[in-house]
Parts: sequence; C-alpha cells; structure tokens
Amino acid sequence: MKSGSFIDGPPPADAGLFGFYLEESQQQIVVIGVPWEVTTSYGRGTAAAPDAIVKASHQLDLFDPQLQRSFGQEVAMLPISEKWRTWNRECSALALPIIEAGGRVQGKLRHDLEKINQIGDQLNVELRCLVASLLEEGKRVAILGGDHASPYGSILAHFDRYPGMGILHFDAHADLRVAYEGFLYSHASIMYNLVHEIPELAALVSVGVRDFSEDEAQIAENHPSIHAFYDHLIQAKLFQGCSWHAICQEILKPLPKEVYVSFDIDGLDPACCPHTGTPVPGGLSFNQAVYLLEQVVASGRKIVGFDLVEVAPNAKDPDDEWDTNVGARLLHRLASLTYRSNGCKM
Ligand SMILES: [Mn+2]
Repeated sequence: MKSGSFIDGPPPADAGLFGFYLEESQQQIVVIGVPWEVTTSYGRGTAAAPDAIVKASHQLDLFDPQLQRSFGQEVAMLPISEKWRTWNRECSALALPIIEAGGRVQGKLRHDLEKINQIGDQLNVELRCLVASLLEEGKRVAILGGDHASPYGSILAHFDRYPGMGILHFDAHADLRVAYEGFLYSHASIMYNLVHEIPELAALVSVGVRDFSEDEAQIAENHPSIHAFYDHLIQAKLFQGCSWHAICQEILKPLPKEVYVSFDIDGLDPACCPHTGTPVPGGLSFNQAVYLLEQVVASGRKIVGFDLVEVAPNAKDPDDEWDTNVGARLLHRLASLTYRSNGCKM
C-alpha cells in the first residue's frame, strides 16, 4: 500500500484505484465499475472507462485541500464483473444493427432487441441487489460507468434506502427519451425511467442540459419533480453578471436533505471530455461543477451516493489519458465530497 504521497514515485501498474491495494470490507466508499455501453448510439468506448480511470488515478496527487490531508484510502473499488464484461460485448454486437435501423426492427432483430432488454434488466437487478447489500453494511456506493444506463439499478437501490432523496443530475442531455431506439434501458432514457419507476421522487435537478428534444422539454416542464437548469439559461445569467455562487443556490433549492449525484461527464465543456460518446459544445467548466458540488455540502445536504458515467478514453491513442485524467480527478472530488458531507464518517 502506498503511503498516500508520491514521494516514492507513482504506484505499480497493477495497483487499484488511486494507487492502493484495498479490500472493500475495510473502506467507507465502494466503487463498482459497470463496463456497459450496449445502447450507445454515437461514439463508443465508455465501457473501457473503469479500467482506464483506475490507471489514470495513479497519477493524481491525493492531497485534499478541504480535508487538509491525503484522501483516497477511504475508497475501494470492487473487481469488475467478468460476466458483465461478457454481457456488454455480446449485447453490443447484437445492438449495432438495431441502432442502425433506428429501432424499427422485425424478425431476428426484434428477437435480439428483446434479448438485450432482458439482459439489461438482469444487470439492473444484480446491481440493485449488490448495492443494497453494501448500503446495508453502512457503505457509500459509487458507480463508475459505462454509459448512462449503467447506474440505473444502483439509483433504485439508493431510493429504496433513502426514499426522501433527490437527484442532482449533470448532463448535456435530458435523458428523458422513451425507450430510445427500442431499448428499454437506453443511456438516453435513464431519467425518464427513474421518474416513472419512482413517482414519489422528491426532485430531479438537471444541470447543463443543452441537447434535447421537444418531447423531453415538455416532459421536464410538466413533471412536478423535474427541475431543468438548461445550459443556455445558466450562461445567460452569467453573461448578465449573476454570480455562479448565486446560481448554485437557485439550483440547490429544489433538492431535499439527501442527494444522489448522477454525473454524466458530457455535462462539462467537451474540452474536459473530448472522446465522450455524445459531446456537445457549451456546458459547465470543471471548476463550476466542483463548486456546485461543494455548495451541496456547504448547504448541509448529504450526498448519499453517486455515479460518474460516459467518460471515454481516446481509443485511437492509448497514450492520450486526458479524458480519464479528468474522470479520475472528478471521481476523487466526488468521493471526497461524499465523505465530507457524511461528516467524514459513515
Ligand atoms: Mn446522460
């Protein structure tokens, strides 16, 4: 185990998240890698993110200015399920012709679509059970995707345990599409699925959304739990001289005491995530996003769990670690803020 500083140089290549060799039974925050991107319709590669972010995390300096000490040994990552990797490979191959057909399928493709929906359901059920048992042990749980379909079972498990919770959702997209391209558990449908599965959800607060359909805008407008802080409106307020601090307080208002954070990296400016599946110009800066999360904690709210999804390594250049470098840093910030918002003990 490394000491927490880089005095001795970077950790060995086989070390785990943040350079440690840790057992999850000893740690307070457990990260579950979900290498799943079956329904990704544009740029692919986010299934490789959990492994690549672990590798990139070895380069981080773990000193946390708020805690005034190194942070990282409080977090352990489970070994990634080989079965989930296999499911992702097999279902991704079946999904490509369905995506090409825009989901309008018959015969064999319809059969394949049903199989993908069924395996997606199985993944959600397995993840929900696994997360529920970790929450039962008093852990905080983070999902490292994978696309935005990957944390669905985990969010349901968090709601089972924290029925008063709200969701703070960073994303360029509203993710309110109904069974996008025929997939019940599409990356583009997760928030639609959640607000329908959980009608009593206290709040879904989406930030940075800037690529959405008319139907999604109407769903967001008409649903009592959904509060969309669209990117163009945020930027207009900033241009008019409103401070980011003041905007953050507006964003936090609808959120209850317990907050689940669902962080799609494409909510950030694509300069931070050039290889993500569906990059969109605009978005939050890294510092704006971290400041908003800091304000969640400063307001006395508690982060009960989180996910980080849609980070994608540069598939064409394995030496380019930029996307996963940003992803590892954001994971480190999210974990540290979760830890602090729980009073540094769980
Ligand atoms: Mn998303």
